[in-house]
This record gives sequence, C-alpha cells and structure tokens, in this order.
Amino acid sequence: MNYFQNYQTNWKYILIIIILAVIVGGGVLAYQYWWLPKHEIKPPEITIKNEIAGPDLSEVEGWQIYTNSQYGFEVKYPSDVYFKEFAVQGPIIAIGIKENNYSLMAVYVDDSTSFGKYCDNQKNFSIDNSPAQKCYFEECADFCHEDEQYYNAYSIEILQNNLRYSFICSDLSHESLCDQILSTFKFIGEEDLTSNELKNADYYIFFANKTISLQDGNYQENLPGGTTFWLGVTIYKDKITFGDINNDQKDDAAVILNTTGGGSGQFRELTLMINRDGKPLYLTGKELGDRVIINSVNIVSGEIILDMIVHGPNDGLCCPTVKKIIKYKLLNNELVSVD
Ligand SMILES: [Ca+2]
Repeated sequence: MNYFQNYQTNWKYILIIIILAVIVGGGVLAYQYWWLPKHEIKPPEITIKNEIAGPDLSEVEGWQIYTNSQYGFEVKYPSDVYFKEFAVQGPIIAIGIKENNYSLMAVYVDDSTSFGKYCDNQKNFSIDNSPAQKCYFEECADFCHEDEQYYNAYSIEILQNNLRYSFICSDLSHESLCDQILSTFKFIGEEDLTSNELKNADYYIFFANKTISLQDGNYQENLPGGTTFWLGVTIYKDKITFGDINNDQKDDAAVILNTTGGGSGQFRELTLMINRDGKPLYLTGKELGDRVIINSVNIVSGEIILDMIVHGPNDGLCCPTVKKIIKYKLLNNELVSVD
C-alpha cells in the first residue's frame, strides 16, 4: 500500500465520519426543535376577581390597608408584609416579607396608555373596571449579563387615566400571595369612598339606639368610672363592600358591624353607607342577629347579597348551622329583602 492509497482511504473514512456526524447532529437538532416541548411558562388560571364579585374577604380577614393618595389606590395586605415607599424614580413601592426582608413585589407607575410588550404569556381582564393584563416573562436580577441566571416573573399592569400601574412579582413561588394582594386593589378618586374613610365614619347602631363614630374601625364606650365597657363596636371581619346601591353611578358601601354590650352577645348589623360627595353617609341598616356568621357580602346590580349562616331551631346561640342567602335592595331609603 503506497502513501497515495493510504491517503485516499483516510479521506474516505473522514468523509464518512463527517456525513454520519451531519446526519446524527441534524437529527438531534431536528428532534430538539420539533419534538421536545418548547420552553414556556404555563400560566395558572388567573385568580384575580373582578370588582363585582369582590375579593373573598374571608381569605384576607384581618388584613391592613395600604393607601397611596399620590397615585390614588389602595390594597390590603397581611401583617407579615411590609411596604417601603420611594421618592420618584424607580419603583414607587417595594413590598416585602418582614421575616427575612424578602422582596415580594415592586410597584411602578408611569405615563402610558398601553401594556408592556415583553410577555411570554398573557391574559387580559379588568381590575376595578380598568383594563388589566397579567403577563409572564423571564427576568434577571442585574442588567441581564450573558452568564446570568434568568428566573420567571410576572407582572400585572392596570391602565387608568393615561397611567400604567405595574405590579411586578419576581418570584412565581409567591404568585398566589401576590395575586391575593392584588385582588384587593382599588382605585381611589376624590369621588370614591375609601376603606379608611369607612373605618372612621359615623354609624347608627340599632343595638344601642344611638350614633357612634368609629375610629380606625373601633368604638368603645366605658361605664362611668370603670374600665369595663358597655358598648363596643367594630367592623365585622373587615367586611366593607363597595357598589352602587342608590343608582347614582357612584359606589356606595355595605359595612357589617359587630356590636357587643359586654356580655356574650355579638350583634351583627348591616349598614348602608351612601357616597355623598365622596364622603360616606349613613343611610339605613338592618339587624342581622346575635352571633350569626356572614361569609360574604356582594353588591350586584344594586342588590346587597349576604351569604350567611343563621340559627336553626335546635342551634345554640353560639353555633348557627343553617346556610342562608339574603338579598336587600333600597326602596324609599329603606333596605327591603328581595327573593
Ligand atoms: Ca351610589
């Protein structure tokens, strides 16, 4: 075998190897491209509720209210979450978890009439009657360098009055908490009632036959000279529900109050607070009963719908067991029950 033959044989082998490599390599690429699932972030079902249904307040019982009067909104939040406000540039608020200073959400407000365009996956809906979009995307912590780890994030953007409110939740493992906080989002204009105003308003109480002034959701009246009180009023499980009840296109509020006279009785009343020039004004109310349970309050088409558990004939006062839906509407400035 001479050198030339040897050379030729080597070339054949090399050529065969190259052809095989191209076939195998191409096959692998084609397989990856066509058969392997593409990298995508599956959006879970949106849990944000529209404002007619209202957030499920049974889940956010005892939450506090953050109000931003500069940008006109409020959201509720659990006690283990903190809000940090910033001056102008960058996020206007950082929301974090107290325990480990963990960053949960950043809130930006900028001038825009359209949603951001960088979504991998999106869903449109509405929050407080304004167009909103939930958008999943990849995010990186620090200028997105080549070798940087990307992670999955999502934003909820809300458009109102030429402003875009962006809530960016940078960790999908906290998606349900971010969603839950956002489900309580509400714009507040000068003409709107706010939860804070309702927690500091005057209410007529049937139980005591008098008008009292709540301060931060509480009222307490002590017996003369003593520390024991004879009248205590609070907002029952933070149940404040907004909706138009007197058909003037301005949202009013249904508020459930809990009154006690110092004994074991816990008397629940429904009160209707009318929006009068942007301020809450007591109009009328209904006694609901001692220790009845109010699961939810909704306002739909001008009717207040109470989902309650009331006492059956064999129930002790402590422990009602009978599920009952009661609907009220306003007639001649009185709440009347409707079927
Ligand atoms: Ca109204």
